[in-house]
Amino acid sequence: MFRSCVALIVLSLLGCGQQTTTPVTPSTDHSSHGGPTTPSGNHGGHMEISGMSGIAAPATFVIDAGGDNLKPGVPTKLQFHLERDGKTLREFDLLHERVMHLIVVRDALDEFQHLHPTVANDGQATIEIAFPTAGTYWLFVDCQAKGEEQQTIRYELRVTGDPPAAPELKANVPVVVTAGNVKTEVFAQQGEGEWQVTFSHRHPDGQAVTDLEPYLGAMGHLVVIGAGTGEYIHAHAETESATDGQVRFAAHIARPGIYKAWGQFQHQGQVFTIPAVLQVD
Ligand SMILES: [Cu+2]
Repeated sequence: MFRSCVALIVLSLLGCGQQTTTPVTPSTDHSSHGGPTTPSGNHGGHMEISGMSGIAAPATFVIDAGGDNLKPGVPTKLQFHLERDGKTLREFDLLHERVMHLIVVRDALDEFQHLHPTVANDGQATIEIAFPTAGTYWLFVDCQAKGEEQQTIRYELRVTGDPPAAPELKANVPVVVTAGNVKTEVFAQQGEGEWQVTFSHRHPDGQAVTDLEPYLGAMGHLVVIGAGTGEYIHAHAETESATDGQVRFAAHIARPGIYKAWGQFQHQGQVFTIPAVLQVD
């Protein structure tokens, strides 16, 4: 029922908090409006990678087109590539059934998208995307360049206009969220060094959802992002089948703060997303 191996990435703005930590990669591209990510709430974007064996130097996100003058609600074709030492990364191993995963959130953590850019042979990645509102958006690219460890690269984009006020983020677990035909209760428990987050899926009549389908190679994906810090954690379900409607995750959250979590699952061919807010003490 349980799998001890939990793939997990922690993107920490402070460097090596733990062995799976990947430092943020500031982009060197200053030609676009949004520009490279500016870590906030940390010690000035200090990066430290010494002692992290097996992890190549972080790649850089370079935007090639579509990043300027973004307007809320208008679909835009973004083109970008990843590079290191001036060389474009062209070859990738599949990571959870895709070449590249792109998580897009507003910095207020009120908007969330999980997309899969197409990547051409020359390494050029393309995605059509609409940013729902004005404001600052964080783009997290999850990928695995051929022969390397999995890495996460963050980039920041600005969408023109007056940003809507950030909704207050308060811990709300346990919480019940309805998405389509599924009613999900989210529980979370802080354990020794990690959080246990459980999603219990039910039909409106109270019966457990017994026919959840794997989504991108797991019974569920959990993305957790730190409010104000952009700390990024991506965990995969520990549960291999969910005949009782319950899907469990273990998420290593290193530092105190408010975090928003989004669980993603598939039922009857439809992917649905369940948000929750955690307070880490
Ligand atoms: Cu993905």
